[in-house]
Amino acid sequence: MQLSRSLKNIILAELLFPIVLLILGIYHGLMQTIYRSGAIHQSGAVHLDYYQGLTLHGVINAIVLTGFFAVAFGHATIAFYLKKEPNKIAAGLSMWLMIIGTLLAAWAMLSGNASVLYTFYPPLKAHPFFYLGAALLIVGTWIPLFDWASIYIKWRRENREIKLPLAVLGTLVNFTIWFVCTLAVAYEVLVLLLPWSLGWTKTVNISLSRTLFWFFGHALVYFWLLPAYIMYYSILPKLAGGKLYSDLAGRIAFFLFLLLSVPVGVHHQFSEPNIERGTKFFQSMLTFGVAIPSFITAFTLAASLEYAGKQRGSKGILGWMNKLPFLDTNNYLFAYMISGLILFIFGGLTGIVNASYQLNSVVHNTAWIPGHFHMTVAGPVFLAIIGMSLYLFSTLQGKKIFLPRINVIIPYLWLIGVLIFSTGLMWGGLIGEPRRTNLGMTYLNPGNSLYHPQWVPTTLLGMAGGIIMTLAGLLYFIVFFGTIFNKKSATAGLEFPLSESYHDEKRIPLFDSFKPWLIIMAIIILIAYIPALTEVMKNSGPSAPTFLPANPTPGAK
Ligand code: HAS
Repeated sequence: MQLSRSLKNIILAELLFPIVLLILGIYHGLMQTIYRSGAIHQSGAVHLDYYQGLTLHGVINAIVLTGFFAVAFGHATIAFYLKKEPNKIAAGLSMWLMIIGTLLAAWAMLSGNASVLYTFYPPLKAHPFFYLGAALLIVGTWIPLFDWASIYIKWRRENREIKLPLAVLGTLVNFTIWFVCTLAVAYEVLVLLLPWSLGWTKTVNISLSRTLFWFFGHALVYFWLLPAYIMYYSILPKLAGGKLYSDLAGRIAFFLFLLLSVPVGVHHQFSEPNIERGTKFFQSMLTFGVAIPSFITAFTLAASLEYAGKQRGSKGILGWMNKLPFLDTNNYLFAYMISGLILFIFGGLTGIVNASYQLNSVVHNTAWIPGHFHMTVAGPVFLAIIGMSLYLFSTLQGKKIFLPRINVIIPYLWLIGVLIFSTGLMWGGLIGEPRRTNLGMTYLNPGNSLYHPQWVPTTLLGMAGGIIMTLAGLLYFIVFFGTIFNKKSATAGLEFPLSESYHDEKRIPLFDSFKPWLIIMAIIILIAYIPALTEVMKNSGPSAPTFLPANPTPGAK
């Protein structure tokens, strides 16, 4: 399919901009493992402080890269499956708001005025540009949803006989979740944090800010995940040489995400005393519920891959695993997707540990948590993003992949790196190693009275994994930029491999309409969040003055 020049340029710019920033994001990831291993005992390196680096790492990798990619991939998905290009003015406005927002926040972080980490919990205070930048970035991501929704409504009127393509359903569900959850963080940023940062208000309500943040924060992780799920359902079975075992399972999974992604945020606040036990227990149960669409996905994809292996002539119960195209250089997206899926088996299981109300008290705020989330956001999400960005660049520009043999091993190298890195972090977490701490200053400094030798092997393992991940990252940059600068050698256009369904499943009206799901979504959110917000308002205590990492005395300047 040929795209108009302007839409193609918007998509390519939205892919390129965050990948250039990713160089900084990956560098700070490596630096984290070095600080934590005790290899250096200082508060910063190369004029950047530890917390400044951690903020850049989290914001670039987890917010900027994922947000830009979701919008670019969404434009490509809508244009390809519904055969109608998004509105160029709306798409351009959305892109510029996101770019300006990111640049404002980047200035605040790089100048040392926003070392507040990606969660920006008050009373850590950032420069107003950080909050303004975040708000612009979010508003920029809202615009496409309204445009895509109007394209969908028109398409539906003209195509009553056809099922909505699964990839489009996933995109609309994802951006609806995103719109709903970002309303809370927009309120937090614009009403609570920005006036406080500008000096218009003296204190801030910590519990309310955190609760609004986590209303957004857990749905955020599914906003990261769903583009990968769209690829797994609509592209992976074809790449494997088979068919999607059940298209209906995909529809059920996406609608369950719509219902359950938002009303689970309190599972990040199990140790906060102002929310009561009943509310926490209820959201813990809902969190087990939000794992169900991922279990459905695991079984559906395993069946699809098994079918593909059998089509390729496998024998025995597990023989299909040996027949998959793991190292096929022409089919490199398969390598990116399967590596992400393998990591997600462990990422998902550790998530279920976190969700268990009692077990959470063992792992909360320890290194276990980054161990968990690097096998999710740095697993299926990151690999799907970088694999698809490369694919879109090469197909939209008609360029051959640079160093194809290296390209196909990058995801496996990353997989090995993350497994080693996360094992180190989770092992450390279980023996008390804290997260978000420059361990080299104290606990991993033999000259310090707080020295903890039991964390030496765990942090060294973390650093070894970090070095392998960085190597994979460097190789990716070589392949990515090499491909961009390669000579044009094929016809340029937008093409996605299309997975057929294994069964011709009956069309069920419930899965054709968004309305009932949106209503149930609203009801569950109200049931889960009215008590949480009421308790927070009742038990908030006094509002807090500013806290600065370099001087932990409250209110110090
Ligand atoms: Fe999580 C904390 C619970 C999923 C990301 N999570 C975090 C944080 C991040 C994050 C960033 O309940 C830290 C936030 C912070 O800074 O404080 N998480 C869960 C649960 C799930 C889950 C229950 N998380 C994710 C995903 C993320 C992500 C996805 C990013 C994309 N998480 C928690 C909790 C906390 C938390 C607590 C707070 C902890 C605390 O105390 O602070 C579930 O959605 C997971 C369900 C997943 C599965 C796995 C399905 C497996 C599949 C692969 C199949 C493989 C095949 C291949 C078919 C059930 C689909 C086979 C082929 C071969 C060849 C082998």
